[in-house]
Amino acid sequence: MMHAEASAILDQLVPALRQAQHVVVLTGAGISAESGLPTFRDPMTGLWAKYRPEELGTPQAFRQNPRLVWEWFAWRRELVQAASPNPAHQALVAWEQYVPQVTIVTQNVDGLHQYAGSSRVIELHGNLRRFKCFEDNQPVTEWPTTDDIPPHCPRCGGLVRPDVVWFGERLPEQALHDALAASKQADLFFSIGTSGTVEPAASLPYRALDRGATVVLSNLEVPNRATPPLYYLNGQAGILLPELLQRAWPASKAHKTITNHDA
Ligand code: BV8
Repeated sequence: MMHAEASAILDQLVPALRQAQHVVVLTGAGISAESGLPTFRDPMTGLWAKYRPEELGTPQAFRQNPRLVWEWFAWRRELVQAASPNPAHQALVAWEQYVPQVTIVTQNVDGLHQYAGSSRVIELHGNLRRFKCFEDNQPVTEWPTTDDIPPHCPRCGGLVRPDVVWFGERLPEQALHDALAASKQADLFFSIGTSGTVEPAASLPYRALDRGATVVLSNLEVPNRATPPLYYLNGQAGILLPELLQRAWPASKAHKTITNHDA
């Protein structure tokens, strides 16, 4: 059930969405929660219960215990491979039919935006399904099948690691450049399903605000508040985004397929 205040804010956002030339959407783990993937705030379960994500997601942790870190990411890869995009991902794809440019800037490493069909996705923190060499950071697509965990780079024998950005590591230059450029060009900027605690991603909404964009911060913590050009919208992305699609473009067939999919 949507909160009345959230519904009122959605109504205020409809004209901005209809008139937008370039919508940028920053996403975090919360947009994949309704696909069954744990967020970083959800207590880690099972084997991983005694660790904090920040502990396992660092080059130091990998140097200290490569097998532990490799297996943590292997576990997350299994979860991701079993997951499908949800109505929030699908609504963002449908927006592309009506808005000249929609750019997704994601902190997620699950690839679900591309899987849903979004045509312009900037991966700030890499992707779980890709690998690279821990020594030279160059991509690794195959390796000799041995019992070694992690496997070894076929070029230099170094350890293979997931192609994700660990804490303390620099973001991919092109991705960060494109994300900053898009944030400065956006006339409407959404931050969906992120706690906004990790930099430099967390600063992007404020870069857009500084450039005069309308900015919407939405997750399950913020209060519903409209202080234009900044809006706070509380609620599940899988409900809010299809609803906004429906209100902005009532004739949209996409809305029916998206919502029925889950009925
Ligand atoms: C770097 C990939 C520099 C791997 C990740 C300035 C100040 C302070 C600290 C720093 C700073 N600058 C840099 C730092 C350090 C650090 C940082 O920010 N630390 C934080 C913890 C304070 N940043 C870095 O280390 C970055 N690198 O700065 O390099 C540098 C420069 C030169 C030379 C060398 C280095 C690298 C950061 C990237 C780390 N990698 N991920 C992996 O996935 O394991 S970060 C990872 O954590 C995610 O990608 C994401 O970014 C973050 C988790 O945040 P969220 O996605 O927001 O998830 P969270 O669980 O926190 O929140 C979920 C939200 O969803 C909640 O709000 C909830 O309400 C909401 N929600 C839940 N369900 C729903 C929902 N919303 C809607 N619908 C629902 N259904």
